[in-house]
Amino acid sequence: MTGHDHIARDEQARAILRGNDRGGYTVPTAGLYPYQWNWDSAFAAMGFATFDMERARTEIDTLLAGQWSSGMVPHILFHGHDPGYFPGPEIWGRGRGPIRSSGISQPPVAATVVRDIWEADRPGGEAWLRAQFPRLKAWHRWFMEWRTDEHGAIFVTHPWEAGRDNCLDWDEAMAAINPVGVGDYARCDTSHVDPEMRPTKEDYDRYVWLVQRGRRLGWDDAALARDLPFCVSDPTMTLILLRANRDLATLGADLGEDISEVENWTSRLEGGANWLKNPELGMFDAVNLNSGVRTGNLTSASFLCWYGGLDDDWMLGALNTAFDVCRYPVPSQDATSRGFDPKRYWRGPTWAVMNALIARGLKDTNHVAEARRLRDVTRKLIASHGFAEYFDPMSGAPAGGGTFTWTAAVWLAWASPSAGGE
Ligand code: 9WN
Repeated sequence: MTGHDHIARDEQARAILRGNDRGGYTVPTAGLYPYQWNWDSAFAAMGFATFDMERARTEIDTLLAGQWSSGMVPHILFHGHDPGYFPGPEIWGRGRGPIRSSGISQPPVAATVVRDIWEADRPGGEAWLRAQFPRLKAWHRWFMEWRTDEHGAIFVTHPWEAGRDNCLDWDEAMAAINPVGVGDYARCDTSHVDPEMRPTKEDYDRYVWLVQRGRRLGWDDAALARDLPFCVSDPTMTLILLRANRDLATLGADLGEDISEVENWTSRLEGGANWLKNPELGMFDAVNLNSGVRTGNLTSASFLCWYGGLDDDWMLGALNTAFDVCRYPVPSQDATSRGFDPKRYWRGPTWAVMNALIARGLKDTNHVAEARRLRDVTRKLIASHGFAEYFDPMSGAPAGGGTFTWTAAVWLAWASPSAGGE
């Protein structure tokens, strides 16, 4: 990117955020995803914070307003009804929160973004932070209570919970589910996007079957925990919560709160994150708790180790390999592996949001050159191929939805030359 080209891209990115703003919350993209998604919203706030701090604070406030009494913050908030998305509120059921919602959560990026917003504008944000802190703490407590395995790693009970819907990490656990009685349903996603870029019908049968089961059990955590047909410890959740929890402790200390409970969670999560390192193969991978099998997949979530504060030479070598093999890393699935599919969603494509998190971790653990390299390649990717949902790591071809909120947000906050930083 030369000269002032990025100024026009910055303007486009701001226009995408404004265009996807539905008044207090931002949709990931019009059409394909017409509601408020959890981690998308945290990224939206990160993007808004570059030009409208008040709007950034509102985004977080609206997300956390959907919190259930258990502390869980849902992965989708259905503020209205849009027949263009399946499964909508009528499939998830009433749920247990003040706003109609899904019954599962998503990666807790929010506390980290709240810390960024707070540190960028303390005078304007104190009352807001005081309101968000107990909500964030209750949400993290819910993870520790209902989603922590015996080693301290966070497990997911539905592929949508980790935000990496159809990644290879779930294959074994998904194959063990027999979606009996799932019935007929009509997907909407494949009318918005090329089916080659989306999960398969076999995947969707299981996604829907798991939702039907949760609804039948009234989304009651204790009832659900008695037997979890899908239960996989996951590096996305574990490493993101680990970092978010450290950020929550910093926020608590700033507010003069007692942070001992939060610090205990951090120690537990550190144990879990270390346990996710595959002792034979070297990467951080997922573990199917129902079979005890480590998945052995090198995914973009594996590269979140630095984001979680863990330095790792093996992973640094793997990052260099990803740069050698792909024009636009980091692929969501190792591009040298048999299961790699450059177009299909979380089975190969590069996601700019994941790159932003990976680079942030690299920078914080003093891998400044690698962080810059990843930023530069992502800058080139978005500058040449637009604000797509995800990209082919070999050609850069845009895939999935367009005019995407989180791609625009990470452009503004990180990838654009205007974002500054290293
Ligand atoms: C299901 C909104 C979401 C992201 C997820 C991504 C995709 C939804 C879907 O879109 O998932 O939650 O219907 O495919 O996998 O990470 O939050 O952008």
